[in-house]
Amino acid sequence: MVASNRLPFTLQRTARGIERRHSPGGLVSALEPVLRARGGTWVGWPGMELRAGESIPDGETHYDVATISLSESEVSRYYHGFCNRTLWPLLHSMPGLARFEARDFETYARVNDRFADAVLETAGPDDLVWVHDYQLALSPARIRQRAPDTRLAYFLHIPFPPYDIFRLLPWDRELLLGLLACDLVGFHVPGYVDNFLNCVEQRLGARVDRQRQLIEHGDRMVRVGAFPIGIEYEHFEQRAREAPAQPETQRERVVLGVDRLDYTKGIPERISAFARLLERYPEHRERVVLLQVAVPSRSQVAEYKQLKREIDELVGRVNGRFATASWSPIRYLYRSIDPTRLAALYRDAHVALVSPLRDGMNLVAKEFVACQTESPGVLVLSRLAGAGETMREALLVNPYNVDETAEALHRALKMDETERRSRMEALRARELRDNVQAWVGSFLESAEASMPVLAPLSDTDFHGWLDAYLTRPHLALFLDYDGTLTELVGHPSEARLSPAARQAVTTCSSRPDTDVAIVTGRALADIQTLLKAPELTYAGNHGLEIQGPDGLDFRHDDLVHYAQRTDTLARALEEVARDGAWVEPKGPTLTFHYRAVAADAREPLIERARELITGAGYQARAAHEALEARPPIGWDKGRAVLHVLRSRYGPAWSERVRVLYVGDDETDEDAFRFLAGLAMTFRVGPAHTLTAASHRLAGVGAVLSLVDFLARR
Ligand code: ADQ
Repeated sequence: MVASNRLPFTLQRTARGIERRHSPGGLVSALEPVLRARGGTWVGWPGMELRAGESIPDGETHYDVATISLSESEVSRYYHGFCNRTLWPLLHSMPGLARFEARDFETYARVNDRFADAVLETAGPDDLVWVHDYQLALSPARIRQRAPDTRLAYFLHIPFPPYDIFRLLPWDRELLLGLLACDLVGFHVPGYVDNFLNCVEQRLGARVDRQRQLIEHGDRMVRVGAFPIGIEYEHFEQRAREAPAQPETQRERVVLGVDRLDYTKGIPERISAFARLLERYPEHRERVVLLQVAVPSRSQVAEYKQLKREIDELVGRVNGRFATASWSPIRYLYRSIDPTRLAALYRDAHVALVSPLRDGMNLVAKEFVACQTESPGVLVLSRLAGAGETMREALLVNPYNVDETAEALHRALKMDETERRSRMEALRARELRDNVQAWVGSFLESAEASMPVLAPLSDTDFHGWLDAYLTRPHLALFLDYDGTLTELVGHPSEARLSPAARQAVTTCSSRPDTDVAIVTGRALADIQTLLKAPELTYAGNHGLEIQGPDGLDFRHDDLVHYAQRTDTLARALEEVARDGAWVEPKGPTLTFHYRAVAADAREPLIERARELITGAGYQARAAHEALEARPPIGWDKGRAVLHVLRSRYGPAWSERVRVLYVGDDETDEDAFRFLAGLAMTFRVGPAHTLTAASHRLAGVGAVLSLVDFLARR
């Protein structure tokens, strides 16, 4: 099952009715043959809204199509807005052109959910769902949330920029999280994979194995990889063998440019380089033309209108400057051209000048070499395109460097046949071997392979995280209990500390330079009885009551008051304490547990419990399959940690002690947020939501490894 923004066809309303037009661009060129050959379903947007009574005309029958409809304002905010004016320039490392608007992002998120829902409506349980490109980076998260067992893969067709650029995006973490819902995330070249790994490591605190290209994000494993896309080589070659010669290539030697009209493609720079060639080497005047074919693209977006004007003017200027009575140096066609004609142009061009400023891969370079069936020409290719990393026999240039490009053009036009043939044959052999079928094959093989496990956390990982941080004489380690030191169980009374966990915690706290505190939502007396370790500090009831060695003893001022009021709330909640749900009073706070309630019966119970809790003047906070009623007094686990630090180490505590906090749920998020900059924080367990913690730990086992490391350090 394929999901992409565009379908392989775009609908248009004409005098003859609704018609299908082939969608332009590299994604469709690459994927369409795959679905034609293998069958499947393609979910996408047909580019236009159908009116009542209108339907999609028949076309391709080799695979099914499921359409998404988008309203005008969605097209404007999601597609022209967030996709084309935010992500496109940013991911192409052109942040100056990127616009960041919260409403565009909100629409993007909503539309992504709709794509996900459409996928889920059609996908069978065994289908592999393959999501494509930057328009749908959030859809995987929604698919994973609604159907956790889906086999889910993603491919990005454009570059993934370096960390320093990607983090300019105000929603960078949301996008990364969306992609990490997949089992496999593919990019064109290894450089993009590295950039992505840096981002998930630095922005999400995920654990990364660069060598094996694996990411551990909470309790999930994600595979990443470079899969350089190929083309339908034989089709292009075949077409080139059969296509009749075109008038444009009959007189002068042709330097060919073929692109969507896009500012990433470097068309003005290319024209300038061609002008520089004519300036420096007058021998090419009247003998060579630049034939630039540009297919109209995103013409509603202001930057594209501006680019079109710029190119028109530049072509006019260069032609005005160099043209003679019988020769014009640039022939500029602003339109799409049919495949046969394109193949003939590729075949008969002497040089293809493929000079994007930035490009995920670039298929034009590949199509050109596939069509070079006769006297071999030369490919001049941008180093900044993905293709520049694999097509090494091309003459590689920096497209921003007009002089270098002009020199490469000159060299290409003067190159003798032996050299041209050697370079072209090597290029052709690679593209024949690494064609689009090979690309799909290797991607799917990876998507279907079983997921390797990451080596357990080792001392090397901990040294990497902690060495630069643990630079004070003391360490204060704050640990949540349920879900952090013990696995989550059906009933809180069943949560027992394993002997290994007890051993790690007590060894750690027996070090003279280390204090360990347990910070929990449980009542203080409850947690003290469970651990029976008097050397530890305990913060119960989310820090409303704290007790520890050296006479540390704290009761929040409002404790008694709220302890009385929770009795009333507990009685009110009896109404919803049914079908397996139950209420746990804990003095000043209380927990409504619904873990044992059947999934389809939960919603009304939770809603009613929430109403009763807030109606009684408490905050209702989500916990693990439970709702917590918390006094609205601006006191939480984070503030409790600060209280302990100040009591034990004095107001200048940060000079004496380093702080680690480990927790697994929403109440720990309070602490992560509060302690940002004051402590190093770890979120334990599943990672389907964002965390304010700086690192992730997969589960209780990983927590124990950390505590054990701290005990031995
Ligand atoms: P695009 O940005 O669309 O693709 P590209 O890879 O060059 O860029 O593909 C363009 C496609 O459009 C080619 O198949 C080409 O033949 C066709 N085309 C261009 N101009 C044309 C014209 N005037 N008439 C007819 N056809 C024309 C995105 C990424 C790329 C990545 C692809 C595939 O930006 O970097 O290579 O996806 O992953």
